[in-house]
Amino acid sequence: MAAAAAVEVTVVDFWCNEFGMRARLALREKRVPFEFVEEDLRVRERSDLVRRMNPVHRAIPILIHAGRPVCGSLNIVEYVDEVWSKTPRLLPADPLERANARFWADFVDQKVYDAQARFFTSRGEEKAAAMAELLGHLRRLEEVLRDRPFFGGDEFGFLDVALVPFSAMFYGYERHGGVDMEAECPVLLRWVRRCGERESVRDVLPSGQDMYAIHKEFYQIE
Ligand SMILES: N[C@@H](CCC(=O)N[C@@H](CS)C(=O)NCC(=O)O)C(=O)O
Repeated sequence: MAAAAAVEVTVVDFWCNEFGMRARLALREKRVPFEFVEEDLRVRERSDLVRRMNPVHRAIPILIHAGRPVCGSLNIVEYVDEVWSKTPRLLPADPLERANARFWADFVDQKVYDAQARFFTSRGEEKAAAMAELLGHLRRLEEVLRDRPFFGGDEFGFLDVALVPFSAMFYGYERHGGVDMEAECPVLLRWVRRCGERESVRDVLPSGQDMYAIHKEFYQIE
């Protein structure tokens, strides 16, 4: 029975995909066994599997559960939380807190990801402005976190899952932007270390060095 359950869930992803790490983190937190099918994003054309399972966006991650696809990383995390609901919930029970967790996860996608992409792809003044903006967004998230252990309070939850993959890029911010993340965002760095004590995070997040190395290749930067 255990073997049958192991192939019931598949994640199609690339190891350094910040969005895809969320899906894998959620499954690890819930202790759901899954098969990992690697889609190499360095290859320009998307595989038949991705075209078939996500014909609208042709993007990863994709969760395939009993043959049916679920697309969009935050959507996947919510799906995993609902289907495997007997394990501790990732989304808060309180509707207002749940709405806020979704709001800030969307902020990560809209603001943090966008500023990070501009930081890596631009030059000169534009690059410096993107880094300043990125740090501003991270400081705003520090105000949300405050002195709590995790974004949802005492337990690791939805917003932690949504944001922690980006911490694997902090080394890249330091190397490429010349910033000292500990000095710029001490509250967030404390949280990153706390998250790093979790088995799920240790298993899923690549090292900052590996993450930066592959993104230098993606963005063709020094
Ligand atoms: N909003 C989507 C974003 C997914 C996304 O943009 N994935 C990118 C990788 S970061 C992708 O698969 N791109 C396809 C390609 O580059 O061909 C999510 O949260 O899952």
